[in-house]
Amino acid sequence: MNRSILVLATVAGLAAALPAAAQFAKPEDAVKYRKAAFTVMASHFGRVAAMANGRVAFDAKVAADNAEIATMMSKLPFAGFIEGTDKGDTKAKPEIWTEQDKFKAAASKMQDAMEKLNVAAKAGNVDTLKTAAGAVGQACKGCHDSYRKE
Ligand code: ASC
Repeated sequence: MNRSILVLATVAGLAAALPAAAQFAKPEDAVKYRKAAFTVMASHFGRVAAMANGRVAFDAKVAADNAEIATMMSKLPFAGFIEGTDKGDTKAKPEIWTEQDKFKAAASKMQDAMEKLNVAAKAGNVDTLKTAAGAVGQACKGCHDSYRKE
């Protein structure tokens, strides 16, 4: 096989194997993508958190539906933190790129907490949901404190 065709086939194969990895034409697109993903995640988590902390009456179906979406969304934003996206319309701190391991660990911690929230919401137990929502909130805050500018 022609070498460039082989390379193309390999690239296409890799792209197909990574459906969750977003691809961006420009750095600004990656910034927009991750901000949009965080916004949608926060909106749906917020609905669950409002029930967990008693601001809104608990509704098991609403909690489960929103926790599911928040959990799904939690997987998306980090694909947008690619090289060259530390500038422009972003509050991302440079430490994200200088402490990649720590940043990834913080991201995983949030994703794990979100998975637990999803399980708790599906079980429909408000007490478990409270604990799980608290852990998600802590994970969000931890990352903001370390990696988001004011
Ligand atoms: C939320 C939300 C966040 C976190 C954070 C927790 O509901 O939108 O960013 O919780 O406020 O401290």
